[in-house]
Amino acid sequence: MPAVPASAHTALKSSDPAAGAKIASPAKITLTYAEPVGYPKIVLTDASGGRHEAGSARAVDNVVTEDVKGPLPNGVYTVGWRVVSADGHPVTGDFTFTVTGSSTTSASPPASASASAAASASPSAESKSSSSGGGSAGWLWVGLGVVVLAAIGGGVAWTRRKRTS
Ligand SMILES: [Cu+2]
Repeated sequence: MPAVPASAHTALKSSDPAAGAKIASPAKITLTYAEPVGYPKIVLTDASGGRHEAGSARAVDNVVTEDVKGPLPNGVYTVGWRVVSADGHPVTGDFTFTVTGSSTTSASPPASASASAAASASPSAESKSSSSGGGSAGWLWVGLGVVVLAAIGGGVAWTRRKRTS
């Protein structure tokens, strides 16, 4: 895409839910742009990649709406959007919001609850493996650095010896 003034593209002005909002499960997502947009596409994904948008997004002038397949269990959700601005260029973006205080009894909450219960059942094993993993990775990098420094030092010494001889 050739360089064009930034003003040529539209931009997301506001959204409902707002970016970073902590809210109850929303019934729909509303995105408001600076200019009229077309060909909207919205995906709503949870932390594990599950999809929660219902049907296709609709654009009316500068407002795009998408229904939510809810109610949503508690968690962080990502709204990914794509529209075509009035100048014909596609514009994309994404933001997250958090659902809290949800009492929904869908399949997800028991699964995540049991997962966290399993994690808390063996906290020592989990933290031990993750910390030792990070530690060994750190030592690996230190080791590589030493090898590189030794190689550079050897190269310099070799070059000096060659010049003096
Ligand atoms: Cu453009």
